[in-house]
Amino acid sequence: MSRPARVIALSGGVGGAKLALGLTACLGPDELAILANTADDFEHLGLSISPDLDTVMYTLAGLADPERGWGLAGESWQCMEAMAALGGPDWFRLGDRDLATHLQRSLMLRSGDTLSTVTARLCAALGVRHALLPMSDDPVRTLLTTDRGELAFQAYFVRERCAPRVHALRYEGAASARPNPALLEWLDRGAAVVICPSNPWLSVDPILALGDLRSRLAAASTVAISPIVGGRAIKGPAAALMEQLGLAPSAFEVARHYRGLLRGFVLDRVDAGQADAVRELGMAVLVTDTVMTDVASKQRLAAEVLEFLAGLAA
Ligand code: FO1
Repeated sequence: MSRPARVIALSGGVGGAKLALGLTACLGPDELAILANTADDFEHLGLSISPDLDTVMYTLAGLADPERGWGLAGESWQCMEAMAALGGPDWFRLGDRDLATHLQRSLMLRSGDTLSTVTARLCAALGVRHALLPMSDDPVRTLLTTDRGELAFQAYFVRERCAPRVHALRYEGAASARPNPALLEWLDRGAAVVICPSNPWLSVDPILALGDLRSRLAAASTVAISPIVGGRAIKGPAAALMEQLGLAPSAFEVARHYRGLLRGFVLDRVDAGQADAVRELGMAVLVTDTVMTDVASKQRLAAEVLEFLAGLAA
């Protein structure tokens, strides 16, 4: 199999983590780093929560709950049950063992460590060999303008179950936040970029909004995998969100959103009919099976994406 020498994968939570896991089977720690969105991060119960970092970390460590995709497998919920009995906030479910991650992260951040350092330590403790990079050590927060007012990301996503209609999004702090220096080093050393099948507006745009990162990524060999298959999101609110933003929920619209950034776009076979329209946007197209249901499908898609990237660079 031909593949690029170095790759950096940009990921949100569950969908991105699946492809990231597939990529780790194809590339070693010197060849692959994963950069995760941190605009979903928030302070909750006095703790610093980084959901996308944790979803990727638990997935790479083989510890993630396979049904939910987030949190730990075999989790217990006694703290949340006790919290509910006390009338405390229990809408954001933190499992008993997961709480240790948030406690330890919060302690280390409070002692002055950066989120990058904290993440590296947590990953090392859990046996994750590939570098997992927060998109920035500076705080960035996704805020949604909805028919119920402006909502912070987790209030919209978890507390309100994505029910409010979204009119606009903004990524507070992104313009002045510094992209993770390790990402810039990987790009300087010629890394190709894979945008995982994560929600473009909720998970990828906060990364692209960091300083001048979008133009840095446009100068690299960058490809994206559509999170929309057959007009529906594999998981989460991407399709509904697109409709609310006045866009048809299609893989083509995702490609159009990334216009000027991508050299290549990966479409599912069910959307093969959109391939020519995507090519007219100036991107090469790979049509394949993109729905990752098991370990084998994650590894196969990862290998095909790497081969596609290698072909673009040639
Ligand atoms: N998602 C939910 O839908 N409900 C929850 O109660 C919830 C708790 C939670 C706790 C820790 C964590 O790392 C993730 C958690 N998530 C939960 C997932 C998270 O809100 C989203 O997956 C991401 O922020 C979007 O990528």
